[in-house]
Amino acid sequence: MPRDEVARQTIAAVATPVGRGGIGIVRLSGPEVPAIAKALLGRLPKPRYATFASFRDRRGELIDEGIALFFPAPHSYTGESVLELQGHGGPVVMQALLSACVEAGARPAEPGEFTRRAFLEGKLDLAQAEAVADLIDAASREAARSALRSLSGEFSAAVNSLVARLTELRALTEAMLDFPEEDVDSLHHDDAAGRLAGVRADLADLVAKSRQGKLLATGIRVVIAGRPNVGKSSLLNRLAGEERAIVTSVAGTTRDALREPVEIGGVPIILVDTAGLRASADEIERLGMERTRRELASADVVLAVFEAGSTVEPLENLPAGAARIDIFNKVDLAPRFQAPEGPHAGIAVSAKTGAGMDTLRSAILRAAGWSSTGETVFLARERHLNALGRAGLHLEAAKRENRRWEFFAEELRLAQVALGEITGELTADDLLGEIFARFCIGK
Ligand SMILES: Nc1nc2c(ncn2[C@@H]2O[C@H](COP(=O)(O)OP(=O)(O)OP(=O)(O)O)[C@@H](O)[C@H]2O)c(=O)[nH]1
Ligand SMILES: [Mg+2]
Repeated sequence: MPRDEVARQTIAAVATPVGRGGIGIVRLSGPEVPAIAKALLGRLPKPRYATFASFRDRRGELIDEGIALFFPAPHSYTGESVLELQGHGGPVVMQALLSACVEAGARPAEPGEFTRRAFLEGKLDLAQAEAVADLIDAASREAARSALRSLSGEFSAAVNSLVARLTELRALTEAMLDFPEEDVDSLHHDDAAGRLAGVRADLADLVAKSRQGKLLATGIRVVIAGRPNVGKSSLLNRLAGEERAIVTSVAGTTRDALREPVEIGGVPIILVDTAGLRASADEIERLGMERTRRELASADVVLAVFEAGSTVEPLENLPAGAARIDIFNKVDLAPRFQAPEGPHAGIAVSAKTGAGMDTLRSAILRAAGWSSTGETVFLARERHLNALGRAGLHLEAAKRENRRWEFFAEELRLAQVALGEITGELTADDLLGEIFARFCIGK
């Protein structure tokens, strides 16, 4: 749909989660809002005041009573006229209220459509709009904090500052192209090299902060693997702080992969307990081990669990890509045991007593590449990292073109284009559609 056509219709949605709750909110946005308000409430509420009102359908039948809030354009979330109707949060009431809005001229909103309009009206840039969804979806306190940072525009400001400096450097270069004398050239050469180096350093810094944020957004997948009976499930229970997985002294207890979300230092972790790996097994166990291998293939961190003090049998088929930590469990049974030194940071623990768990927790964060030192972290998406990466490649190419100034300027322009995608200055409509489709309805 063309942009102006999308913006012309008035949309409505239940903005609160499906189900029962103390309060449920129906939200409307668009030019027909004042007319619809009059139809439903009998009058237009005073702007930005909480107004007690009766909500009635077209036949004048009472649907609910509650608070109406009217935000005239352009001073609203979307930049259009917005009406919020706060009623009793039951699914029947909310549906009836939504139907009455539709009867009065609104159409049901698509996922993310309110935020999409806010973007189109210039209330938010694209990175901020994405941060709205990321804040709602945040799986940990740290993730929410970083999303809020992007929502308030800190991430966009960092990107925009890079864009501004590239604009400046391009302008200088293009001005210089008109004076192709030797001495101007060498002066510009030093200046340009210095400025480019500065921009590249700041870009690298932004990439580092965004990579950290990516971990917060997706959570770190930690897969616990090892021979049967070494205490994998006990370890999961200990890290989760709850008896989630079944633990018995029988080897081959765990048959299916079990996922458990936990938080370590504010970072969301998805712990995966798996079936023990061994040669001979019944069919169920074999299928379980098949799943173990699949889980291992997509792990960020593998915890390879062994029994402290017993002979360490090597684990084959561990993925090369993931970080690995060797864990020697049951040290309570072998108190004099020392974890062997090796490439995978051997850690001695006891799932039974809890010994060594703090060391293990920080080792997991370190292995996943988390190094928050209380610094700014941006909750970046893959899309952002990709654009930052492409900008970096163009700046690298620019560095090589330090005599052919037309090419130099062109690489700077391409880097700018890549950065512009992040804030949505230069973003194709189909990409916008894809981004907002992943929002929930009513946002
Ligand atoms: N003493 C002691 N026993 C432990 C410890 N951790 C686990 N165990 C015991 O070891 C046995 C096996 O534990 P599980 O957690 O089921 O082991 P698993 O690796 O999940 O085993 P499978 O699911 O069969 O592959 C149970 O009897 C646990 O109570 C520990 O740190 N110390
Ligand atoms: Mg188990």
